[in-house]
Order: sequence, then structure tokens, then C-alpha cells
Amino acid sequence: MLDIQKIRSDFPILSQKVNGKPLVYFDNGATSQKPQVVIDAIAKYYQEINANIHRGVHTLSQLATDAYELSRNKIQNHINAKHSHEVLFTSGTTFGINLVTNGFATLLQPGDEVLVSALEHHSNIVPWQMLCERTGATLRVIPMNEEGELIMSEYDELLSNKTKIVTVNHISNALGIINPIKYMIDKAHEVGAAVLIDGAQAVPHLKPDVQALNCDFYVFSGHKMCGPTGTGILYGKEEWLNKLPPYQGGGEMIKEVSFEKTTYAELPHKFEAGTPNIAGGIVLGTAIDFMNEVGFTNIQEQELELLAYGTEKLLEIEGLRIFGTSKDKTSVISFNIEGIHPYDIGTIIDKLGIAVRTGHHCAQPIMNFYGIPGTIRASFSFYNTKEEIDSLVAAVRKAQMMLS
Ligand code: 7TS
Repeated sequence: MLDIQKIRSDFPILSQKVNGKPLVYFDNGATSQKPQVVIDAIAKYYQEINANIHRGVHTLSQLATDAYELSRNKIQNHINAKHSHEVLFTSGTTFGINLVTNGFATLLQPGDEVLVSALEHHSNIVPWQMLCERTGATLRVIPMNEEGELIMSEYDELLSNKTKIVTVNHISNALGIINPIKYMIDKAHEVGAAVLIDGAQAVPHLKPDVQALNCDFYVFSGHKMCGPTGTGILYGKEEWLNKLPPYQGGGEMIKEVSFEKTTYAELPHKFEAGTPNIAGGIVLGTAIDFMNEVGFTNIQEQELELLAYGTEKLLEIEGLRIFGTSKDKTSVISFNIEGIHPYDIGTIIDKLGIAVRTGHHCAQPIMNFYGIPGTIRASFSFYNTKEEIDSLVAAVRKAQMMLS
């Protein structure tokens, strides 16, 4: 079992007051808080080894390069990628998806189909729409049911030899539903389609094994898993990354440049043009070490307990409806209260120190499916407590009384 008080003391922000009240931070789906080791590692990088990477012969440049590449290896081990050059540093999930959709523009033609799930964040919808506009390919949607689950029989029907790529999140940000991605990947491969998994909401809760999943691409952001903002990873199978053209041109991504012809560097550098977020990339490794020390089994145990407790207590509130009722869920509770706009509840409970996200959560198609403008989303992390859930429930009751 986790010593929650000890873990909480690793996160300086958690002992802050907001609006004069102890902070209850339940917006972990948007971004996680950062432990002291991560904050310290950022300062240490700038204080001790700051230099540009992959270019200087001088000592600091080599130290920075070694630390950056060590972090890549750490992430390779963490997600069980076969090669370290299949692990690309990005600025986040959004960048990773755009890199892939940009590459697929050279591979798709009219008549081809891209399958996207109904449960996606806008950043895993819009780049695919832009890709289809560019290429004349058709975007098709894997539908969901009332519980917030993707309907696998309809998925099976949609797959055909026209399907070139399937894109789906591992865990939905708006509802917390865990999708049956292993089944979906295997089915897509039967028709020869590639699969991209958006792991942005999964990596804070579990350790993905990209070889066991056999996905072609897996993308995530560092800032949702205790790491710095502006960091992320695109894992791609070697054969796919070799097939896709570079996303950005510039320094570091080339072998030879002349005005007649430029040749590109080998992986991973082909996709890493320009000076990257060096500190961020290194410290993402620190964040992953921290999470592994806490332990993903412990993390899941704590979070599932919070999910069960929060679900039970919130459902005691009259008129409260939870969206996303599948049993395959992570620690996210998306809810509304009859007759009250989510924004109004969010604003009142903020005054009581409670941070939740309200609105469509960048997943408007899900809100349209339920015919609602948005929800109140409480997303728990392993450093949250049942007492904090009690505060949320009391605050929501108070807001309900004030507003009805
Ligand atoms: N995909 C999913 C499933 C997400 O949850 C998010 C961010 C993104 C992609 C985009 O990640 P970024 O780091 O590139 O911005 N989700 C949320 C959220 O739920 N609340 O704020 C951001």
C-alpha cells in the first residue's frame, strides 16, 4: 500500500491554499502536478550541464547529449520498444499525431479510409480530417454506446481493405473509458491497416507495452505523467518511421545538404529537427523513474479505490448523472447535475479550493452524442485522497443548493 501522506509531501503544490482553502486538485486529466525531484532536475540541468546536444565536442555538450540519450533509453525500456530509435522526442501528443498525419499524406489517395473513434480528443480528430481533406481519403467513425464504449461489432463492419489506418485512444479523456485496443490492433492488422494509439490519458495510470500491443504508433505527453510541459513521445515501429517522410526540415535531421539535394539523417534524428526541449526530454526520464518508484500496481490500486469511492459518494447526490458507465474505466468521473450548467458548478467549487475541469473537454462529438453542452470532470491521481473526495461531494452539494 502507498503511504499517501509521504507521496503528497513530494508534491509541493499540494500543500497550497487556493482561494483561502486547501487545494483539492482533481484536474489531473488536463495535467498532473510535479514532484520535487522533477522540479529539482530542471534546475540541475540548467545549473550544471546546459549545452546544445548532438553537435559539440566540448564536455558539457557531451554530458547533455548523454543525458538526453539516456532518457530516450529509459523511455524505450518503459514502453518496451524494440529499438531506442523508435522513440522520438516531441512536444506532446498533439505534435506526435500531426507528425504521423503529415507523413500519411504521402501514402493515402481517394478511396482510402481512415477510421477514427467516437471517443477522441480533438487533437486525434482534426489532424485526420485535415489529412483526408489533403488526400481525398474518407474519414469514418467507430461509434460508441450509452455506456461510453466503442461498439466492436460496428468496428468489425467498418474495417475493410480500404482501411489504411485506425486511430483510437487507449483511454478516453472525457469519460475515462479504457478501450479494447489489443483487439482493435489485431483486427486492423488483419486488413493490413496501421494503428495509432493515443496514450495521453493512459501513461499516467499504466505502463504500455508497445511490442505486446503490436501497435504501429503510440503517442503521449510528458506533462500528464508528472513530467514537464512541452514534452512528449511518439513511438513508431521502425518500418513505419522509415516509410514516413520527415515532418520538419532543419538542423540535425540531415545527412548532407546542398542546394541540389539534401539527404536525411537516420532515425530518430530524421524526425527531430532543430534544438529540442533538452531539459524537458531529460526530465521526462526523471518523471518516469519517479512513477516507477511509486509503482504502477500501487498507482492503479489507489486510483481504483478512489474511483469506486468517488462514484458511490457522488451518486448519492440527487439528480447527478455520471457519463461513461462502462466497467473498464480509469479514475475519471464525468458528471452533470440535472438542471444546472457544469460551468456554474465548476465556478462555485473553485471558490472552495476544488479544481475540476468543466466543459466539453476537447471532445465535442462525445458531448453531442449525449446531447449535453459539457460535464464536470473530476480526474483523480494516486496522490489524491478519499478526504478530498468528501470535500468535492460537500462542495457539489453546496453549489447545487445555491443554484437550484
Ligand atoms: N489526446 C488525449 C486523449 C488527451 O487527453 C489530450 C489532452 C491530448 C490528446 C492532447 O495532449 P497535448 O498534451 O498535446 O495537449 N487532454 C486534455 C484534457 O483532457 N484536459 O486538458 C487537456
